[in-house]
Amino acid sequence: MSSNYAEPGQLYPAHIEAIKARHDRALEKAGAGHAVIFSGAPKLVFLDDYYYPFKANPHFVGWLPLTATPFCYLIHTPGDVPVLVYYQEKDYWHTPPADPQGYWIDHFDIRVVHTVDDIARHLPHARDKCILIGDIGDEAHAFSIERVNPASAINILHYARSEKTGYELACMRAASRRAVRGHRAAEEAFRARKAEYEIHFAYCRAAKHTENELPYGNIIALNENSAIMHYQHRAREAPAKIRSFLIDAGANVHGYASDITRSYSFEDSEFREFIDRLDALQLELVSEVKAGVDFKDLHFLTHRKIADLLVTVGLASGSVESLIENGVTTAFFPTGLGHLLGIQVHDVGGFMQDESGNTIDRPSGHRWLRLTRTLEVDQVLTIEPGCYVIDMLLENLQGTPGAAMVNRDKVDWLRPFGGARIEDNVRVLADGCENFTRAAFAEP
Ligand SMILES: [Mn+2]
Repeated sequence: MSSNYAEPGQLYPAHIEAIKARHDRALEKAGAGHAVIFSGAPKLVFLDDYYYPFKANPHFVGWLPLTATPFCYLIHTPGDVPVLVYYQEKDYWHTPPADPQGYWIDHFDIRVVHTVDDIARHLPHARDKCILIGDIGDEAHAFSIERVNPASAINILHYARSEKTGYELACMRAASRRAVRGHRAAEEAFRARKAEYEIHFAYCRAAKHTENELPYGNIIALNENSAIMHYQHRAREAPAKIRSFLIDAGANVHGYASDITRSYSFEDSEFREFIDRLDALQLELVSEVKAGVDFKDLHFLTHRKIADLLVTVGLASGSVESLIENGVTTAFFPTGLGHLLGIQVHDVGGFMQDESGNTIDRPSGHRWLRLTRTLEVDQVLTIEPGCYVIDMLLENLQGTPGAAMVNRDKVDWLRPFGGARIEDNVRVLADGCENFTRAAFAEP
């Protein structure tokens, strides 16, 4: 059995050692003795007495798979067993967090506390030797630690996070599989002429996720809604004529995300062919992924391929260069090719040149590109080319040479379908990549 099939729990001991080593380096750089990592506090809704859904500090989730436990503190001191101050509130309004359990507990000195006041005595006494990592909205949660999120330490941690450990890769493989179960159910609901609202719940049920557990809000778009990049509604009624379906939906495993998009034609064979071409284009781009490739170049290559696609299907005419230079490819493909993926869906570090905080700018005119780095082994990223009819962007071409290159009749044909996007999650290898998403779809 290759390690591709190992359970996350088996790979966790090596993960925790890697995480410790990163924090040792971060502490050294920051000139501090202890890293105190706060899981986070729930945020109240303005003028109200209930909370927004809780999102744990990603720095905390990187240590252990606790995504729903506020007011926990993890203390790392180089050479020591990390201390977890585990907050188990005595509360009759909510169910308190369960006793710590799972593959991770043997790696921590766990101190269960029942009040916030009890937290303080488990923190290092020399607060001036500590750095605190977390979202501190209330001074009281810092317990007199003054150095909060120092850039010297954070840069090291963020840069390191782009290289996934074996444990993280296993979580993300599982997250692709979990999402694919949802995607299959969603396609079935689409074929059964269900409304966006119903398709959304079919997805959640099959992925066994509540809405709040999803790594990001599902994009469930029928027909022309597919052209809205972050379409956020779920229409309660199915349209009278169903043409197309774009679903961008992920899943979560131990705090690690998948981020997957598929496009479908209901019955129109020409639109199905359009999707097939985009799918082939996407696979060509995936086949270019390997260590040493500058992701900016892959993004530029995508524009060349989109130009080819536009000409092939008759949406535009002109040379590849002129379609790119005159902004035609950007009007049809206005996003970046992809982004780093991990604990966060748009994972940190996409612009980092090194661990000192130097950054690599986006190329001008590509404002939505979220990854400008050279690819390295064990980075995980998305490859998500798309092609859409966005009238706002096509209108921007008016009065420029690009306008004459666009074939209005063909745009009118595509508009009721919205557009299409295909998005996979891939792991960079020395000589290629591992496609988590296609592997998951290939399973029965
Ligand atoms: Mn994405």
